[in-house]
Amino acid sequence: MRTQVGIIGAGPAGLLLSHLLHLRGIDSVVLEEREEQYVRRRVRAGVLESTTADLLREVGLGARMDREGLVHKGISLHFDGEDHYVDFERLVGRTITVYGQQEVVKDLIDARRRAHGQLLFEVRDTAVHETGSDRPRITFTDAEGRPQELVCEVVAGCDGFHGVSRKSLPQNELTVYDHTYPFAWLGILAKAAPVRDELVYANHERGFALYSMRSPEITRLYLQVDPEERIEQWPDERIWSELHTRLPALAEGPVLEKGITAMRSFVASPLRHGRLFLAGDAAHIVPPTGAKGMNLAVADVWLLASALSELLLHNNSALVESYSDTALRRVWRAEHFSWTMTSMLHRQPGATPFERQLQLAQLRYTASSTAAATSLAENYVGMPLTSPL
Ligand code: RFL
Ligand code: PHB
Repeated sequence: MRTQVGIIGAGPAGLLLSHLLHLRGIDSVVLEEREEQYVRRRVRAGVLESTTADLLREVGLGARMDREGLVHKGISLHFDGEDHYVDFERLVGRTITVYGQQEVVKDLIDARRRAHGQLLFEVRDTAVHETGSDRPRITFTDAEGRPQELVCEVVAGCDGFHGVSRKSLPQNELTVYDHTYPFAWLGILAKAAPVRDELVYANHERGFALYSMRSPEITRLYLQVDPEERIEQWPDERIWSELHTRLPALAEGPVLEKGITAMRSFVASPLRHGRLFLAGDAAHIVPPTGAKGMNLAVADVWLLASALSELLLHNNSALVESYSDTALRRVWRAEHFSWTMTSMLHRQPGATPFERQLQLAQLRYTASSTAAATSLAENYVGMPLTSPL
């Protein structure tokens, strides 16, 4: 098999890259280890920056998002027993869209299928070879168990944090920045009509909680828990009781899904070796508090698609050479924002009374100062894709 760009991973990064390349007349093949149904149903992110929503519209993927997505004009910070509204529209003139990541993924798979794009699900044993040459190859076992080889001009590693791509870069040339947090998020999806129109980020002495939603019928809720805890320790009654304690108002309903996610900040640098490029969670992870993960994946592949089209259509390597540095500037901005939101909102195990007062001072300042609230708003709705950062 041959293609111009071999893409490993059918998450938002890999699928959107394939779509953007197709719009520029570049051929790609997407290799995904999971089944299609699993990929379409995986519940993850929910918040699209205005930058991401605009880009999806521009590339013909906005129709269902504009019908079903929920436009939010701000978020509430809940602390000291009160709500404090951060009005994005007033502060920075932009909004966010709540539209599940799996909906974006479904729209992308459907668009690639309509354009007869090649998406191969249930592949195993993916391995990348000869990334230093101008004919890198990917070997894999296909869904029927046959060994295959895909000869490419470029390989894009979009296979998430646990994928093979990052591990295929020469490890002695890679710098890794890693930070773990002493807490995790327990998330549930409940069949309950949201009682609030917009997200609520709550700082409570028992720990952080987040009120979010997916549709007029479905609520999405998160609780800060200990990273050692297992989901079996959290029967539904315990989850609801804790949510009622930490959040201002809530309607219960059948729990459709639940899980615990560890929190970490992680950056690998550089994002390129020869003709292998990393994008999205394969290269970097943020804690979910800033709602940045999927948006960063989108921003990476927006840059990468331009860089690859310059290389493959015009034999110009300037943009592939600057890809890593340019993408990492946005990544570090988002790393800092996500870390700040995480630090400001979570209960810090072992915090001294002094540190707790500093946290409250930061929350009160963010809620009451236009300068501080504007900074939060600007970061949350997303910096423009062309911003120098
Ligand atoms: P993905 O989505 O992990 O996709 C990678 C794909 O690669 C496949 N794969 C392989 N395929 C072939 N061969 C291999 N060897 C492979 N190894 C892996 C995987 O099966 C998968 O299909 O990475 P991508 O595309 O970079 O997208 C990143 C986002 O998924 C991620 O950043 C977000 O979900 C993070 N995130 C959030 N981001 C936001 O922008 N806003 C949010 O509100 C938000 N909330 C969240 C989140 C992530 C969460 N969890 C569960 C980690 C909330 C949560 C709870
Ligand atoms: C979500 O709705 O899943 C969500 C919203 C905001 C976040 C993280 C997750 O910061």
